[in-house]
Amino acid sequence: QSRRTLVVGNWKMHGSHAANEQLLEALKAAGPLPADAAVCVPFPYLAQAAERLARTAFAWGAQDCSQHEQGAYTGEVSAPMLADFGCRYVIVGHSERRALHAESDQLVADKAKAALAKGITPIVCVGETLAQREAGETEAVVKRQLSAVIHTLAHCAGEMVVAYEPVWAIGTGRTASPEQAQQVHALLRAQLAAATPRAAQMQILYGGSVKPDNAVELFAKADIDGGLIGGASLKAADFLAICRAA
Ligand code: G2H
Repeated sequence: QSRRTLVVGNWKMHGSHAANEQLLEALKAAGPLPADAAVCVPFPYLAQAAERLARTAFAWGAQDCSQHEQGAYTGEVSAPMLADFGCRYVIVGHSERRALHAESDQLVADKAKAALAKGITPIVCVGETLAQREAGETEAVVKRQLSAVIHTLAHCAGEMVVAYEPVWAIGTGRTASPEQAQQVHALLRAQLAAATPRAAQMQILYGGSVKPDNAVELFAKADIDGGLIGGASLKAADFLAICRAA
């Protein structure tokens, strides 16, 4: 398979200057990796990440951005600002934002478009809740979420990464089995393939309680091209082990 594995840490709302310093220094010391790797940090620490990770194997990025380029949007952070800090990636539509900040499929798509306009790769998250899975709605839910993005980005140049994160597996210690994840990844790839000839090159990441001891098995699946790592990305040894599981 021609796709490179990508491992992205999602620090969520964790960290401090002092704690980040230790983590970033450990990543910096890691040397070459078999996968592409990045960390998506809270906005206030972008400068610190940019400074520490320059000329290392790690790219950096943010966990959200505004759909607007600039203006009277108190508290928001724009894609041009992220570009100013050298962000390579931005996560959009994480389930925590969809659930806790009422982000709609269309808003998520607009954020992805704003990122691409500045040359930042959006990592678009999709995933079903436990109730939706149990009601047999997994396919319909992820298709609806991805479809908004496909339509909105139809004429945009640039890369996009998709992350499948079943909500019931996030931070719960409950991981989708490699087979369960692969099944959804294959659906997502087919949906992308119907829309773009680049589908075979697009990275589709799995997220939800990825740990050093399950990463190898997950990443071995045909359509799983890496991971979006929450809790385990806060421990340098675990995160590096996952990066090396590629
Ligand atoms: C899912 C994931 C990272 P965790 O949200 O995006 O977090 O690995 O802690 O389940």
